Amino acid sequence: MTETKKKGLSRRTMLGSTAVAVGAGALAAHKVDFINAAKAATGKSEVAPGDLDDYYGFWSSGQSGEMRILGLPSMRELMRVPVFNRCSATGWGQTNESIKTLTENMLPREKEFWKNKGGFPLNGDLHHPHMSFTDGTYDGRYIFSNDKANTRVARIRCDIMKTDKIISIPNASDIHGLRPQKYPRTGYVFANGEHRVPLPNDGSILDDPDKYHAIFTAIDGDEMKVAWQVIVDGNLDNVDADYQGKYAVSSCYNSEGGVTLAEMTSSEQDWAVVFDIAAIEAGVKAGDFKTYEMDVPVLDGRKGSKYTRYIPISNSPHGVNAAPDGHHIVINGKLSPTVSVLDVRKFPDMFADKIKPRDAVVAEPELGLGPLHTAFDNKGNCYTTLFLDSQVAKWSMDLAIKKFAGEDVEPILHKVDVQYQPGHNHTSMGETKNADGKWLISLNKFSKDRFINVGPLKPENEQLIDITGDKMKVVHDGPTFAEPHDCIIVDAALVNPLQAYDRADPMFTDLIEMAKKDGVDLEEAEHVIRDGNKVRVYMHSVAPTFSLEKFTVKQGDEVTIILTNIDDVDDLTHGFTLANHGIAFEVGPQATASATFVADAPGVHWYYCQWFCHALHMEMRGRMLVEPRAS
Ligand code: CUK
Ligand code: CUA
Repeated sequence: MTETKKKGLSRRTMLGSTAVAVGAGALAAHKVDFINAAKAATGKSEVAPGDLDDYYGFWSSGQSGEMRILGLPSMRELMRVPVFNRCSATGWGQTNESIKTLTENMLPREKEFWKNKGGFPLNGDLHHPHMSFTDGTYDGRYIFSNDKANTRVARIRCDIMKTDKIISIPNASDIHGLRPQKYPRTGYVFANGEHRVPLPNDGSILDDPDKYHAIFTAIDGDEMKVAWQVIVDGNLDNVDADYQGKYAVSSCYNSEGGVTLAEMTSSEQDWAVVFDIAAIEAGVKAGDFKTYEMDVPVLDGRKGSKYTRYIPISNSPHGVNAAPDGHHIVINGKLSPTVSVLDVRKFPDMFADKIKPRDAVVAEPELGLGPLHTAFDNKGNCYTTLFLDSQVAKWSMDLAIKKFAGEDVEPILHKVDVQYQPGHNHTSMGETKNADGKWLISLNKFSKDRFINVGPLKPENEQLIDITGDKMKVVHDGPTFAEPHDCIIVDAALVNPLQAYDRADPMFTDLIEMAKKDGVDLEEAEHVIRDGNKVRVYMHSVAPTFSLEKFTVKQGDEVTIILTNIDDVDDLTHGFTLANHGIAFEVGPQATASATFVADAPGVHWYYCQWFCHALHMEMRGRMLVEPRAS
């Protein structure tokens, strides 16, 4: 290390230069090489000020609970969409509209549990954002995502980039893997309940792990209702759907059914579970199910069931990725240095018991240590993250299949170092039949020394890799906060959000109804309606004023503010912050939003617009006067 420092080379330069171990003498030359390569490639990834990106990146945020939108290739963060979290800026988790989304599909037992704890959870663990599909490619309608922390699935509308539905999944615990059906359309959203729990989990079964189950769920993505569930053996991890609309495949670890780490990793083999969708639908029709919570049909898909097949895979497989060739599904080994390639064309024979489940495996290349996830280009190449090796391996599907069949060929084409410990990766349009082979993202769990030190908690490091040539080139480091697991990269032409809200947007339906009953026109509104101790304050905003500069209520009143932004100029968002009441929310152009609180502090309270909207933005404010309760 001292030797390297003397030469002015840091550990970063050494690690960044090449995946191949090099002698000290070769280092200087490699450094120059690396810098030139990076410069050449950076020209392509740089998006000049004012220029627009080619792709939308939809990013998970893990335990931050939100979804983020990035532009690619610039890697600029464009927006944060609150989903399972509380957002101080937009009022998500506080406006009546967002609270409705967060609570309307809670299970009765959750409502009971949260009754005296604020009504609903304010955290989430969002891992897998995936867009709805039509005919094997993205259709720009929705993003679906999971909440591992509170067993939920959310849907985000891509026309306004807001969450419109959140449902709790009955019977299951801790939704992890999630993918939409690719063909003919979404359709189903498949969601894996990762952790095994008793069924029902009501305390009647406790320390008796033999009676715990993991549950696979199919959600109707149009209705956002659970369609059916299947009990499986082992823990469910990740999932993907085929390009035919016939099967879903989940990785499954802990075939042992253990509850401690030692028990969970004791056997050599786990599984990929294949679900036969048509057979399951027929089973539902024929009544071959039980019901537990919410009358959802739960079918028995444990080993030996006609609804599933269990394909043996080395211990603890993780990522599941369907290749854009439409036929191959890659199961990533994690604890094994291999990935296993399944051929979906063998599934009919497998379900007919003409071949053994293991015969559906058509390749099993050894790639390196800790393969977690695989992405694809449009030339038959696969890109697999190697967590322990801190590398991405590029390999040929075709050569891997040939090698498995006994030919003397090498499927690995190239390896590149990434900094450090990659989890998910993703290619541009790579989970659709229109994979375009331009960009690869490596979502690295550790950044260590890649950025100036911000204290013991470091950002993650997300690296942009140019995959247009034979060799992969890392062209950009992008720090991110906790902890994006996954992302998708979508051609910008496929996503067309609105500039302003439609006044008839379903998000405002309840408010329009309420205003009608109160005889108020939301756009004209400057009304205070008293209804017992409930007070509804209607106002509108137009830069730089609120239509009401003051209103008066009585101490103890339950006050609802209903604010309509009648500005319809691009980017003219207002806000409503009520000082010392913990109330703040966004109201976008042509939107209506509302929040309810109890006015129990007598006195003068200013409200103001917190979204910089006009030269007189600071003056955009008013007063709430609270008359003391007569004593
Ligand atoms: S999981 Cu995190 S690296 Cu939740 Cu998709 Cu593989
Ligand atoms: Cu309206 Cu600031």
